[in-house]
Amino acid sequence: MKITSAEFITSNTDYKKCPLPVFPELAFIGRSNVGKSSLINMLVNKKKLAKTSNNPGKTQTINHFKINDKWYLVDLPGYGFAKISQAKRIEWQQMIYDYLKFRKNLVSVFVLIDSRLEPQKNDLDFINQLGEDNIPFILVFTKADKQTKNKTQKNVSAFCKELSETWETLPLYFISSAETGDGREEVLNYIEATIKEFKL
Ligand SMILES: Nc1nc2c(ncn2[C@@H]2O[C@H](COP(=O)(O)OP(=O)(O)OP(=O)(O)O)[C@@H](O)[C@H]2O)c(=O)[nH]1
Ligand SMILES: [Mg+2]
Repeated sequence: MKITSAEFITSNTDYKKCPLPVFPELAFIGRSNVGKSSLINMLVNKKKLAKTSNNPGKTQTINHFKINDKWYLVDLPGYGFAKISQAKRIEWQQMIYDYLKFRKNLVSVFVLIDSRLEPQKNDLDFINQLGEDNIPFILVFTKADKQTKNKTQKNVSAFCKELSETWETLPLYFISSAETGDGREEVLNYIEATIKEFKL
């Protein structure tokens, strides 16, 4: 799919204030610093559309970007960010949970996993919760440029093995790099197919 336009629309702390749910929407979630905002920028080919940072905890709200005037990409805050108060953590968790559960036009969630790490409990817990709530998702393993293909494959296989303990069928997954653009075509093809199924 060709990206012809990508613009920032709004930042919200409540899903009820998000843009009217009349276009299909895909959201990016995952641990703080995993590369959600960077992946959005890579997909739309605009380096500074979503704000990125070396420090975890950069994205703190629900951010809507309108793409090709026809669908939304949504950048969410990360989970597992240590340097915030307990109260703030609970507030973010509730904001994200309500958004994921109640946003009517959300067609799929991208759960980003750092391809350099062995399976992490908070990623697995998050995915299992999505399953319990019947929220459709796929996985994207990020930062693949930072290591050899072998190492990436080893971590991906280990993650799938962990998932197969609780899941009968494994989710679809892609491997990506915001640096090299690896995975871009695959993710955009998936988005193209998924938004076609959206009905008001
Ligand atoms: N080498 C490399 N670095 C990446 C990649 N993706 C993200 N980064 C770097 O990782 C850091 C975090 O990226 P962000 O996109 O801000 O991560 P995020 O998941 O949006 O983080 P929060 O908003 O804090 O939750 C930045 O320094 C990025 O440049 C990648 O594919 N390859
Ligand atoms: Mg971010």
